[in-house]
Order: sequence, then C-alpha cells, then structure tokens
Amino acid sequence: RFFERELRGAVLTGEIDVHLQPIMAADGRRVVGVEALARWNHSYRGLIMPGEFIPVAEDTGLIHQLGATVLKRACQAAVAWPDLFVTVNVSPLQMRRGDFPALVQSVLNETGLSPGRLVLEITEGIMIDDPEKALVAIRAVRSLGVKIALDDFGTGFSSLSYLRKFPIDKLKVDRSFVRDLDMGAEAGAILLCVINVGRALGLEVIAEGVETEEQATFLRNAGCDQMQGFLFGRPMEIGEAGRAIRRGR
Ligand code: G
Ligand code: G
Ligand code: MN
Ligand code: NA
Repeated sequence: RFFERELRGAVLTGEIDVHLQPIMAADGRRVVGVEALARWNHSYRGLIMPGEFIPVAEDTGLIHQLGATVLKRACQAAVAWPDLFVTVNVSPLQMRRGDFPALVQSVLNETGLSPGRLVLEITEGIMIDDPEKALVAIRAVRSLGVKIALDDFGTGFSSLSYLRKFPIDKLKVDRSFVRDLDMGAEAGAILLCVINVGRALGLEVIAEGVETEEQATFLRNAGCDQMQGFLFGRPMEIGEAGRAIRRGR
C-alpha cells in the first residue's frame, strides 16, 4: 500500500521525529522527566500523529526499526539534561523480540545515557498476550538498570493481578480518569482508588492528561508522585523542550 511504502521511506530517511512532553513533580513546578512521542514529519502532508502510523508500523514489521530510532533519539536528547528521566513507548511486538534487551543496551552504550534514567512504557497488552515472554523481557531490561512504567493504567481488563505478577516501577494513570474528574464525586473516588493501588504496591504514580489547576490540586492531594498534561506543556520539538526545561516547564 501507498501509506506503507511512504512509511518505510520515512523510517529509512529519518523523517520520523521525536517530540518530548514534560513530566512534572507533584508540586507542578519542576520538570523531572520527559515522555518521547513519535511524530512523522511528512514532506508535504505535514505532521502525522502516531495514532495513524504506529498501527501500520506494527502490521508491517516497521515498528522495530521505527522503535529503535525513537529510542535512540530520545536517549540522545536526554543526555543533555542529567537530572531528568526519559520515557519511551514500546510496542508489545518490540518487547517480544528476544534481541530487544540487547538493543536497549546498545543504545545506552552509544548515547552514554545512564540506565536508571530510561523508563520504558509498556501496556498491559503484552502481559495478556504472552505473559511468559513479557516477564522474561521485563526482567531482562530491568537487569540493565532500566525502569518499566505501565501505561494507560486502569483501562484494561485484569490490571490488578498483573501488577502483582510483573516487576514494574511506575504506573501511568490513564488520562480518561483525570478527564472524568469534572463529572463528579464518583469519578473522583475511582481516580483515588487507582492512585492508591499504585501507592500501596510501592510504585511511583504518574497522572496523565492534566489540563486544569483543579485537576492538579486533586491529584497532588491524592498523593500522585508526578503529573503530565497540557497544563504544564504539550509534546514539543526537542529544541523547544530544552528551552522549556531550562525555564522550568
Ligand atoms: O502523541 P500522541 O498523544 O498522539 O500519541 C498517541 C499514541 O501513540 C499514544 O498511545 C502513544 O503511547 C503512542 N506512541 C507515541 N509514540 C510512540 C512510539 O514511539 N512507539 C509506540 N509504540 N507508541 C507510541
Ligand atoms: O498512550 P499515551 O499515554 O502514551 O498517550 C500519550 C498521548 O496523550 C499523546 O498523544 C499526548 O499528545 C496526549 N496528551 C498528553 N497530555 C495530554 C492532555 O493533557 N490532554 C489530552 N487530551 N491529551 C494529552
Ligand atoms: Mn505513553
Ligand atoms: Na502514556
């Protein structure tokens, strides 16, 4: 297909770009990390979002090369900010490949990023589809000193049992819970439960999709460790992210 052929070209020629979104301490004042988000800078169609091309990359096997490019760009950028961590989204297909830990190690070697500053964001899809392989992969990357965050937490099916079985470091509370806060007391109660699950298990809890001061105040009082969302900053080009970090957001 046309789109696939173009995507293949973009992966080869480096039209795949990385944007970074700040992740704040709970006080909302300090940038403590950034999430790397893939963007396709198309020559004449402009910016194409990952929702459009990641599924195609997964269907065609391009995800491996694309993912490696994103990982390397993100680590290269993060080296410049020694106090921050960088999170990188990893497709279940990447995690399932036996050579994924070796890729991570080689990117760390090449870029000089210290492993403790890299966080890989996985979704529970990997744990459901192939729990054995997921466990092996998670253990292997954690043994490099890299951390694991469970993305979109709370939206899937058996999240709670997976939290016990898999060694993870951080939970990213899905932004739908934060969005629903405006809808009243029940939504707040559910969000509190989700946060408390993470806290009770000793995980760092990151809230996503924070758009208003009211949401930030609720999340801070609820005991979230970190916050991310348009209130603090949108995903931006690496250069712009550098300036935002120096400014404090
Ligand atoms: O940036 P945006 O909010 O449009 O991202 C949409 C979705 O694409 C998110 O769920 C995000 O996790 C996913 N995504 C963004 N960048 C990457 C990437 O580099 N690899 C993978 N596998 N998913 C990504
Ligand atoms: O699935 P994942 O959590 O990786 O998705 C990240 C996506 O969330 C990115 O596409 C990013 O643009 C989007 N995002 C980040 N902050 C906000 C926010 O405050 N509100 C909304 N609606 N989307 C956000
Ligand atoms: Mn993510
Ligand atoms: Na996320």
